[in-house]
Amino acid sequence: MDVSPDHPRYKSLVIREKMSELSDQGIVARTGLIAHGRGEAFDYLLGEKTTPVAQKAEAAIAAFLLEAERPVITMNGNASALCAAELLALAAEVGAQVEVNLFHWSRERVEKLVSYLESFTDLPILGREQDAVLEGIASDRARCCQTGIYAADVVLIPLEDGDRAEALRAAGKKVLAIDLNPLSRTAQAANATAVDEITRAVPQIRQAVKELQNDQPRRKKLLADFDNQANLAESVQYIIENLTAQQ
Ligand code: PTJ
Repeated sequence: MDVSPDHPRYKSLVIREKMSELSDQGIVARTGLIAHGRGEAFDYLLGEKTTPVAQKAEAAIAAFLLEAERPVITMNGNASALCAAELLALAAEVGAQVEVNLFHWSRERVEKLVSYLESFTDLPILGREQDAVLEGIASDRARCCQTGIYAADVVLIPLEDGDRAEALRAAGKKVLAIDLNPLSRTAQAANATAVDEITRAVPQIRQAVKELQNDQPRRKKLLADFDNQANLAESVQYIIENLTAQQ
């Protein structure tokens, strides 16, 4: 479909087309298109911009990643379609491993995702050989790599379903999420949640990494002061005020 750049929702339409094409290729799960629509709806409520509240969480996410000993960034279909290059650049900058971990699992789809990501980077992409199982997850998402998610101390899980966030917390890991829905189980279970659209959030996290990478005292202070529940409540309040201002 040809989309005119003059269309008021040009960017959104272009992204939808891309998601739809990648769904035809099996990179994005069909239900990933529904998840994307839910994200768009929440982004509307937030005014489609990064809020100061989200920026605070993004700085905390950068600090968590820089303080980690074995950070891992997990990739699913939606995160790969929307933001592969930026997430891979972030992984290189913080020394994180990258692991494909899918809700709608099939060997064929894992292979597609790993190959897709390899086309962007020389970084090793984990996920082809899943040799460990995370306790407490009923879905195929429990499968993971011993040297990746299983051994990680900090895991960034962009655009997730809630089960794994809770299971990762139960396994003693620090969980970082990017999720436009401040009420989702993932958002609520994480140690730090950026309530922001992923293509805006990841560049913000990368910028915070630059600012914090040589400043451990500031990182420690940021983490000591950060309260995810309070930050999520502020995001909900932001939505209420944004809607009230429209009336
Ligand atoms: O590729 P797979 O098989 O691993 O499946 C991936 C999906 C996303 C389909 C799967 O994890 C899933 O069903 O997720 P949920 O439970 O729909 O949760 C996705 C969350 O991401 C929702 O809370 C959405 O609001 C949020 N979201 C969607 N698009 C964006 C987003 N958050 C940030 N940026 C977005 N662009």
